[in-house]
Amino acid sequence: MLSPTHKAGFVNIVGKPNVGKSTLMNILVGERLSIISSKAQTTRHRILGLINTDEYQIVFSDTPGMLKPKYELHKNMMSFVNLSLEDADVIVFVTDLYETEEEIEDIITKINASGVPVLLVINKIDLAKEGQLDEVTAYWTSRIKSETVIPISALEKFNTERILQEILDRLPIHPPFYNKEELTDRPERFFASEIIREKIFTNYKKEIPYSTEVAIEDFYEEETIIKIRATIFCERDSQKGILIGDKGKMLKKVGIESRLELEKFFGKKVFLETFVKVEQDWRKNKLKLKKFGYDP
Ligand code: GDP
Ligand code: MG
Ligand code: K
Repeated sequence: MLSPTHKAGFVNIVGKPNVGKSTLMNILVGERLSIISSKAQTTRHRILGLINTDEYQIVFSDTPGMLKPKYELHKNMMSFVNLSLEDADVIVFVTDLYETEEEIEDIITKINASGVPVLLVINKIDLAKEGQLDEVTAYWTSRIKSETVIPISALEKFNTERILQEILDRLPIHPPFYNKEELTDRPERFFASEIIREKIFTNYKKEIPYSTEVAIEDFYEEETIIKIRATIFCERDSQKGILIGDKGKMLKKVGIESRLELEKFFGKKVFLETFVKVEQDWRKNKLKLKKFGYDP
């Protein structure tokens, strides 16, 4: 039976690109649900991760970085960020030790005006030099209205449990929002495409990852194997050539790395086929964005 003191609520992790939001969420949720890479903008979607215990359910969303909309795609990403601020019980604002030229004044204004409690999390303290943490803390507490500053290292899992405790202290008594068996509201196909996209991010230079999208055409799960057919869409023939590489070498490498990661994620043997197709200017085209699942 449901405990009368069961807590449930929504926690939104926000912050500039590459500060470690996905890394943190993955540690908190304990499952590899979100895609991590050293490049900005890996997380285009709003991904929910859930922590379920007998006493509580926390629904996390890992939002895309705060960006000025440049393409239609970016505008769409921003709508996720906006959405995430309004429906939260707790906002976890993550920053690292570094400054960027990114303009996040609008978002900070929204956070401060939201009335939602904010945990100010300063990540990557494993890299902090003498006195740097104090400086960074002073800087961010002057910008973000927050009563709680939590220095952490997501990478070394230092102080991350404290975030969980601070969230629980602020969560309302409420029955669960989602089935307690569920870990995420995203289908497995989505994770398959995200894993392949991550390998594209780590294997090619900047222009290529930002110009590609992965569509999972087939996903058949059998007793001992999952058969996946994926198409990598790019914008131009020249990009197609780069993606495939000399004698198909690059695509083969991406395919092998993706398959190994998919096998780890699904805990099953994976048979993966990948194809490259040109789909001109998909980033600028709203209809095409819809086709890839960026539905505002
Ligand atoms: P996001 O864009 O905010 O979601 O950032 P990611 O979680 O993708 O992390 C960006 C990069 O920072 C990755 O290379 C992570 O391994 C790295 N990173 C995340 N947390 C830490 C940390 O606590 N210490 C260090 N040194 N690196 C970290
Ligand atoms: Mg991320
Ligand atoms: K990232």
